[in-house]
Amino acid sequence: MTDRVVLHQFRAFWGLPNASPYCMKVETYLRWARIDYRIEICDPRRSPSGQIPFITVGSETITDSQRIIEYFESQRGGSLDQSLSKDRRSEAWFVRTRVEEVLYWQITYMRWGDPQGWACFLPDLKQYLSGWKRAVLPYMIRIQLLRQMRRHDLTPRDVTGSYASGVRVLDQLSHYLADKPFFMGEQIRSLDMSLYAFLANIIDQPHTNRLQEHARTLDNLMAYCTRMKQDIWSDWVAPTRS
Ligand SMILES: N[C@@H](CCC(=O)N[C@@H](CS)C(=O)NCC(=O)O)C(=O)O
Repeated sequence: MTDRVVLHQFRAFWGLPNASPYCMKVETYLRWARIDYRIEICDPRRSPSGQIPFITVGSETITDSQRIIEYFESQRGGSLDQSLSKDRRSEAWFVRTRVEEVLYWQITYMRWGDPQGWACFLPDLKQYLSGWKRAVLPYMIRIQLLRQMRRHDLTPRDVTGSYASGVRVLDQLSHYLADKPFFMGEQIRSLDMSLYAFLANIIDQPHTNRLQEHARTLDNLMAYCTRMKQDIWSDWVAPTRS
């Protein structure tokens, strides 16, 4: 009997499968590949790398979203990207790593840095915390994140300026996607697992902001997200709170 895959990640939040785009990327892949898995709610501090997602399969532990996808792809014979040339794979690597870097901090800013986003996020986050954690943890994390965000030119004092890099990335992504069904062409590729998860975390969340508004003007990106959601997530039901 083969061991069941366990995906260690945050709980579903705000009607999104995951508020961590990296976790949602892995889960999008597992669903697309029809790999049987169960979720274990996890705090990053319990991860061997200090970050989530990670997966366990029997005695094996694999950290990092991209390494996890590569692990399953090697077992499946690399079905997602194997027909891509080396040049196209390099292109996908550059697009993915750059977009993940910029949009990760944009999504972090949307929740922890943008004053209106923080006002929307804080009460919902607190619902999942109790005791001292509820009283201090969000504020402690915010202080750390504000320090890190400053290094990326993201500050609560300049909301418009802070979203500028995200707006640029969305424009470039819209241009790159053009009228193709998926980012690399006619077929879904590993790049789509990542880009969809990051875009969904901007578009499908309750706080309206400049970045989300801009995303909603980019018709091809919106149609792409709808397609990915329908193809991979249409049978997903948000878990009820325990
Ligand atoms: N390169 C990692 C990045 C994962 C990551 O940044 N995870 C965040 C949650 S979205 C995390 O665990 N942050 C906690 C921390 O860095 O302390 C991956 O692709 O899995």
